Amino acid sequence: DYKFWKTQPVTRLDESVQKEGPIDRKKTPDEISDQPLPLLGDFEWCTVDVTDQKQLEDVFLLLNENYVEDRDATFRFKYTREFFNWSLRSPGWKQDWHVGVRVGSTKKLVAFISAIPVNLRVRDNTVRSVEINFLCVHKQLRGKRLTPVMIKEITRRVNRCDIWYALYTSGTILPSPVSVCRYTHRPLNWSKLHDVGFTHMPSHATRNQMIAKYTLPKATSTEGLRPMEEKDLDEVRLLFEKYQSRFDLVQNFDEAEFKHWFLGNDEKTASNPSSKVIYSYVVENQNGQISDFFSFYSLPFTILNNSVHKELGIGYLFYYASDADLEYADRFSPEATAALKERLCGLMNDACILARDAKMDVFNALTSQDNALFLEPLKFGPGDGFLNFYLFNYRAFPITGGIKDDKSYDTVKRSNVGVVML
Ligand code: JJ1
Repeated sequence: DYKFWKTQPVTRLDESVQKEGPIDRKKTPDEISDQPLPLLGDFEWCTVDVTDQKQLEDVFLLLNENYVEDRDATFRFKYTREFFNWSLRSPGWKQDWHVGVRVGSTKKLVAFISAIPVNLRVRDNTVRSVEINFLCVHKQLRGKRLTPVMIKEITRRVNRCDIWYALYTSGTILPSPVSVCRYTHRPLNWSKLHDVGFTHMPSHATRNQMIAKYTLPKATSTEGLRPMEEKDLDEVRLLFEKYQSRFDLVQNFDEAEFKHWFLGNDEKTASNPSSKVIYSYVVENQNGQISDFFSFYSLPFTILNNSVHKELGIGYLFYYASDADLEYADRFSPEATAALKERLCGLMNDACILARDAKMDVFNALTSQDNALFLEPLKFGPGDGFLNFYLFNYRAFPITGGIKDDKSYDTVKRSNVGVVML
């Protein structure tokens, strides 16, 4: 019954929010202990240096054997070393916020949690926050109440830096989601998805019909589509900033952050395409202006218990922007929405083609952002997973995640969630 969460500054499950804003009284870092929380048994805290290949390997192994699985444990997230190099080392990152727990006697890494600094906008208020991610406790140590200690310890380390709010996501329900999105999936390699149990054969269809249904064109169709380059950054960031003002929950990116999140920070991946993590594209029109941009990242699944296939290639839609809605006085009018829908359908179909060409087997998108406009026309189907969004120490009115209250998906509606967590 959420014994731990009852002690934390979060919205209760039965609470109806009356006013948005901080939950705890305002504090200063010197009110926070400079000593780590006590750890029971043979456990000790460690700060993980992810620039050290050996320590990065420890994180990689822990998560690849013990992190999030789908509901019937057929698949597990397979975050790569390159993925951690990108997602744990964004501008302003701190080694102190890569918190591990090791066994004293063997030094084996058995738990991990991380924070990165972000500027978060909730409706009209922007707050300095962190995003908490990659909380993982070794399977053999579950149920020993290690997670509450890890959360308190990272909270302490973040508070010592004068940051008091956090954004985090989970597949499970905790007190209390500010928003819920559903995962949706667009098959790119239907045969393999079927062979590994990612998708089922509908009762009135044949294998060949399903393959035909999901076959995409050979090449992309948007005129002027090309990979994003360093010279595009200022223009794309401006376009993106305008686009993001459509949403109520947003991560703001400064120049350095924008470059990091969309061009990556690992030169090594240029020579090894199979380890590439972030893919960003722009549309340059005939006047040389950027009219659109989109991005997706690679996050494979490990396939558990399959003798033939060990890994499933998955592309996740990340951020995008378009100027299609900007020429309308009311960006949310039916005319503007229709124009945006048409543009996004073309762009996202091309994103699927590019993901297929990068050898991915399925393209995933949440029901967040303006995804409702293209999910059904482009043959994305509802998954069995949901993603709950949470704010720590900040009360906010519910933000629609694009699904109905009964969680059904048949009428995906516009979402006000404009943030994507990795
Ligand atoms: O990938 C997911 N589900 C897949 C596989 C389901 C296998 C059986 N459990 C799925 N496939 C159906 C695809 C089908 C294709 C044709 C059209 C109709 C659909 O539904 C799910 C998401 O749906 N993923 C997970 O469960 C992984 C965990 C999600 C929670 C994430 C928590 C985030 C961690 C904190 O930051």
